[in-house]
Amino acid sequence: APHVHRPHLGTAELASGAAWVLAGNDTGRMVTASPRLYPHMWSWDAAFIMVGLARISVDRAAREMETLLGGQWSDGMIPHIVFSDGTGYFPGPERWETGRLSTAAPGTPATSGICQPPVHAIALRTIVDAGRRGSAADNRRAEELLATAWPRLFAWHRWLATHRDPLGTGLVAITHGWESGMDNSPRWDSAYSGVRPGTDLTPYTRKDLDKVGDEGERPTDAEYDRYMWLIEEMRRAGYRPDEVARNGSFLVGDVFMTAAFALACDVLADLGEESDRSPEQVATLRSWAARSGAAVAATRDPATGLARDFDVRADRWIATPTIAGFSSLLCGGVTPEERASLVAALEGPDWAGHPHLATGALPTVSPSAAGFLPKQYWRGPQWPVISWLFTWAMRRQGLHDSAAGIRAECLRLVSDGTFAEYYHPLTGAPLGSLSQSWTAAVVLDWLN
Ligand code: 2M8
Repeated sequence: APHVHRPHLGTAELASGAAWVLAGNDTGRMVTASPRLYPHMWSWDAAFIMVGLARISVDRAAREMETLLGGQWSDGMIPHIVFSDGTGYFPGPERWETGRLSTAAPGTPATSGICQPPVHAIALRTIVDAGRRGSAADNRRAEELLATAWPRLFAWHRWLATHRDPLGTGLVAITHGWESGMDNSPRWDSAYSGVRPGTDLTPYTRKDLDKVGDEGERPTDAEYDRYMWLIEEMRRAGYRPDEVARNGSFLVGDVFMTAAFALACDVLADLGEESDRSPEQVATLRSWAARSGAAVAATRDPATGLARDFDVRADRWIATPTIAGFSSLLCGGVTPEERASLVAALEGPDWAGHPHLATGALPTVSPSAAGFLPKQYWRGPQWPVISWLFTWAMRRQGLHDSAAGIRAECLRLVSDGTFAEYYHPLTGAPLGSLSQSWTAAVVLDWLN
């Protein structure tokens, strides 16, 4: 592997650097996803940011959840962006126009009209735990948040179970690649080939390209045309979820989203039991968790053992070897033997144990795969936040040694102190935006 010089910060410097990044990106109302590239609140970024904030201030973490829930739609959907007054991001509120076109969207704050993986119950869990470890005031603040946020997160999960289960199996479907959080992952290439932008697509100018070191770290213009076309279709459908799922050009059962949902349903059910919520709602969450966990297990590729997405529009499996193939490690639902072979594959030479990797942080695409592009966004680079989610879920299932190994490798990766959005797996070079909030947040959690 080519060697680049990387500075190396000690633990105390790294922790204070991470806290400094979160403070720097804090507008008071929200911690933006990054300083320049993403000057707004993203749904799943916000959840990971809360995990980091909970290590600094229970009250600040609780307020972050309140800001996010302030953007929740009346039907329960948590939108993928809650906009700040910041500018410089496209597509902004004027392209989405959800307040004008949808009857469920709030007028203020302005929001986007799609969603992202439902990892928010994990954030609520960490805030509640931090409150219980903290002062009497922290404890009170966290319990107060639990009381207001729990029913809202229940409504969010119900929205997914109701509007995003087109096959009726518990496999959660997405209507736009952005909903997966892994925008241009090769997972979506075949499904996007069926998205044909109309000639009446309103012209637009991208604003992301001058904010990263090299345009090759971002998706292509052809990909952006498809992203914008799907939004155009949604606008015309008034963002009505069933209409979008019925008629939109893109509908894919996403195993990673499904696993996140299954995990979050169990976590929310635990929180509900601890706080005497309705036993019916708790039981409903448990049944969604079991159903979606089983749905992920049922996608298992007999050849590789990895989970596969399902393209509902084309009626075919997507077997591209990406990190989503390990989704059952997030939510369980597989036999102990299947789980052990997934862990072995994850740590083996086609994945984190690949001999050319600079560190064993989890790559987004197998470095042995033909489509592996080491500096292109979701086509290969290592995203610390993805590794964090796996370590959190694996610890929950008792996979402590594997989780500790991934954590140690990630801390080696991020010790350069840039808190990059993603990293080059072969060199460890920082890529995308620097001072990315969710990277700082998960580092803070790992160091505590
Ligand atoms: C990236 O996605 C946005 C669109 O939502 C973009 O590229 O403009 C993804 O990495 C996504 O997972 C993330 O939530 C977002 C903000 O960090 O950026």
